[in-house]
Amino acid sequence: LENSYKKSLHPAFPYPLYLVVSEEFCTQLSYLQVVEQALQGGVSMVQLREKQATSASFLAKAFRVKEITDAYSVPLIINDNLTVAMQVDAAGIHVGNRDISPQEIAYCWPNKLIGYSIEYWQQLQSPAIAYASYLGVSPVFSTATKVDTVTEWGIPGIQAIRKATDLPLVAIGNMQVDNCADVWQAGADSIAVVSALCKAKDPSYQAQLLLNQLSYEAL
Ligand code: TZP
Ligand code: MG
Repeated sequence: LENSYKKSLHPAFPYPLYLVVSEEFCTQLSYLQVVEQALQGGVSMVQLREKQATSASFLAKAFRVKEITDAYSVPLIINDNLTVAMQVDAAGIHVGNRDISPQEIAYCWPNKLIGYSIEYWQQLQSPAIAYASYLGVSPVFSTATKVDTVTEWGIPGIQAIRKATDLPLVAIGNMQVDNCADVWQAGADSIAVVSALCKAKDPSYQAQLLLNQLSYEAL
């Protein structure tokens, strides 16, 4: 019964399972199959993150992914490319410390979701916070998927950030079936995964396994 305590979904961010997809990390299926099957399994939000792609290829991929997310009425977030995000009419954009700032995004593209990754405690004092729709807690645990990270927040980091802000918290970094329940109970509002779904043979089943770990009341 250790999972019987049900949290509420964050009213501003009712997206408990968040797929971050990159073609380069999809090893078993194509990235479009991963998106489709993960959505079948219940993923609640998708981010397209293409750090290697040219702008033209990023845009073409974004249009393809948007068709699928639209069919499931799931929001699509574009990683760090405002032009692509605007052109595909995404639900929002995700940026980090060294990218276009949330303030600039809000000015150019109002009323959209803005995700902002927190890698340092000091970022919680940044003016960017006032423009962020959610915070990425990055990374919760170290991961081979992103190696240019600072430190891992761990469970204590999630708890401390939870106390410091009411913004929705998206936990990312080696989130797996066997560790996401603890991160969820520590205060994350969403669990974001790359490998757990992109490298799965059956992303739909894997998404269901992840969701089964997250107990929450229906909104
Ligand atoms: N930001 C922080 S960790 C990370 C990103 C994009 C990668 C997470 O990938 P995985 O495979 O789920 O650990
Ligand atoms: Mg993962």
